[in-house]
Amino acid sequence: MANASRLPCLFHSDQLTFKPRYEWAFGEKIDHPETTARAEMILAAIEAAPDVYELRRPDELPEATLATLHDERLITMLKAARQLRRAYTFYPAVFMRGENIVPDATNIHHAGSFCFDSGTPLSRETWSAARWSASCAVSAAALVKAGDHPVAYALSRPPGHHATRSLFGGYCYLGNSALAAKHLAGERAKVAVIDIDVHHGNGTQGLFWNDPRVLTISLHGDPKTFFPFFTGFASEIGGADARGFNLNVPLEEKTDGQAYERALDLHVFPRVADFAPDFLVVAAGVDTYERDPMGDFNLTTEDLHRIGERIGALGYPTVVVQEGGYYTPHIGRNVTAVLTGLSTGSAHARAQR
Ligand code: SP5
Ligand code: ZN
Repeated sequence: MANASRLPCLFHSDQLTFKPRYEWAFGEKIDHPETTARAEMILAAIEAAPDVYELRRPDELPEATLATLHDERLITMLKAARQLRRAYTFYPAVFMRGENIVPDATNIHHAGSFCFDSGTPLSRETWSAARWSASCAVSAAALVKAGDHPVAYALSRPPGHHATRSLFGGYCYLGNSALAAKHLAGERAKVAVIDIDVHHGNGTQGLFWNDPRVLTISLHGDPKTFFPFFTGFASEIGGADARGFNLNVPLEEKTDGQAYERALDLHVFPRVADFAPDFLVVAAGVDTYERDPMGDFNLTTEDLHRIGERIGALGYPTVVVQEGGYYTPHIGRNVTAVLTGLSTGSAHARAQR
């Protein structure tokens, strides 16, 4: 039976066609952490509770919407990769840039000019998967914006928060969370993004660097020693037109649930309350998990539930966009922990009004 209160979860099967097999991680060839199994495990957890979640297909995002945040040359390069031969994966290895360099976005050999790391390869399936992934985020945003649902979830994969206006990297090709925020902001709404992935959301930060209508907040491993290294410092507070509208909360290695909640209470929640957004986007990586192979935090599944609940209790209509999370055996339960926490917190906040 249709239940209007079920939490909509957006996903498209073409997101599973992109299968990077390995990455070059600081000179080492490792199995690629951003697997299709991640999405399949999350799907399985969602499908196991059909009275709680409702799986939906997103509407396909027009390219013009992508162009509101991304450089058209990045889009051209991702599309150029559609010409790669079957079962071949291209790893950018020449990262030419500078004065007299004129990158050709239609030439795959110039992909290094549109990319910032060696872990984010291209294949003929990348564009379709990335576009559907972004479509999930924007369709989830549309449901929340319409007021039909207090919370919606985009099972976005590949992830998005590292992608900048003109660069892919960090397993990300298009700024999914940013596109959701942009859609919610529309002409006049205020949107706060809280990025709980263990890595700094450098892409989201950069895309709204000069936009005071989107407050970007990220809690993450200290970039002094942790990916993406170049960004995520507390000193980054926003551009000239939006000073104070970016907040970075770098946290130390082995951060546990208690320390994480303290950071939320001390730095994040007061800033969000002061900003008074109309909508919230949660860039929900679960690579803060204690067993995550990429992260170095120590959160438990219960901590993730609690963090979701605390954020839900803020009472804002919320779009949750999947980011990282690489301990595949537990990714389903970790994602649903965040989602049930958010739903519980949000229901509680609404009952209080
Ligand atoms: C979306 C997202 O979570 N992207 C993260 C990209 C991180 N890539 C860094 C790769 C470094 C691999 N180092 C392996 C260390 C194993 N302990
Ligand atoms: Zn991450």
